[in-house]
Amino acid sequence: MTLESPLIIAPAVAEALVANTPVVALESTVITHGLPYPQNVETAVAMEASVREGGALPATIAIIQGQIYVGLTPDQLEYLGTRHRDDVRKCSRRDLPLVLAQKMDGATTVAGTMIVAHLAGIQLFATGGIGGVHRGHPFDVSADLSELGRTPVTVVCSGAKSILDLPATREVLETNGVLVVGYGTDDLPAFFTRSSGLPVDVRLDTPTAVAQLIEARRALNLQSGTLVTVPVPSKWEMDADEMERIITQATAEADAQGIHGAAATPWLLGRVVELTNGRSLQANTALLRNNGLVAGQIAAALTS
Ligand code: PSU
Ligand code: MN
Repeated sequence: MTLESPLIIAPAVAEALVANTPVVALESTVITHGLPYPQNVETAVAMEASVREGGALPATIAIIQGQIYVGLTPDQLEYLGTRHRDDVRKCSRRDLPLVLAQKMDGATTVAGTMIVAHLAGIQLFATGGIGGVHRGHPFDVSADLSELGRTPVTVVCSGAKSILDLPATREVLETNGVLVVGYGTDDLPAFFTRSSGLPVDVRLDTPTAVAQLIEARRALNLQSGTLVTVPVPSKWEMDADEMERIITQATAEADAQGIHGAAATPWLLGRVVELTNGRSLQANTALLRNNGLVAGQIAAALTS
């Protein structure tokens, strides 16, 4: 028994990869488990547009009926965005073979998207936030952190939400050999806010400087990734004290209800939207678009 090739690369993406023109991968868990409909689909479309504005071709990655797609059609985006989240498996490294074998629908996390991007030959990937070490649960460590240590893809994001233990998350990244870059900042962003109060490993201010770092990592043949953190645009930054209150409340509720494992992050993200009366969605959308733009610019610098 043999499986068909698991990757279906959209024609435009395949052409760009052969021609060595810039491509940026995008994940799909943010669409199925991170944002509510219809903002999820609207934001996915807007993020693709900002990757183009930055000078690269977007390739959103997801699994539909056991086939991995690299580059989705508008119909496929709408399909995923309207499915109930319980019917779409959230896919990190461990889940990918299962979803293929059982021909399920799957949304790729940061970890899952890095694996597929690397298989397809895509070096850059943009998203909102990565997973990390959960507050009060030091053994609930997102698979994103180990994937960054073992797959050579550069992830452009706005750091991690402070639903996580950010100092512990930084330590695990260091252990895994992942350099944390601040793009135009000395401080590690905390998703809704521009600073977590923690430092980054290095500040870089231009797409060219990041591209040079990626080239150097490649020259060393290190099979690990790099994290480039971009603060939410100032206009959309949320109040740090308010977010801290809301996140403390949401994590306490999750603990009280026994919500853990793969369900923890999606539940907390949804609760934060409720507790901010939807205001956090605007910040979320703004930073996703901005990260798409920056990743597009870095991808363009990389191939030039
Ligand atoms: N953080 C966000 N938004 C998200 C996620 C994280 O602010 O949508 C998603 C990403 O796909 C990330 C995943 O890879 O959640 C991490 O889940 P876990 O903590 O279960 O590894
Ligand atoms: Mn987890």
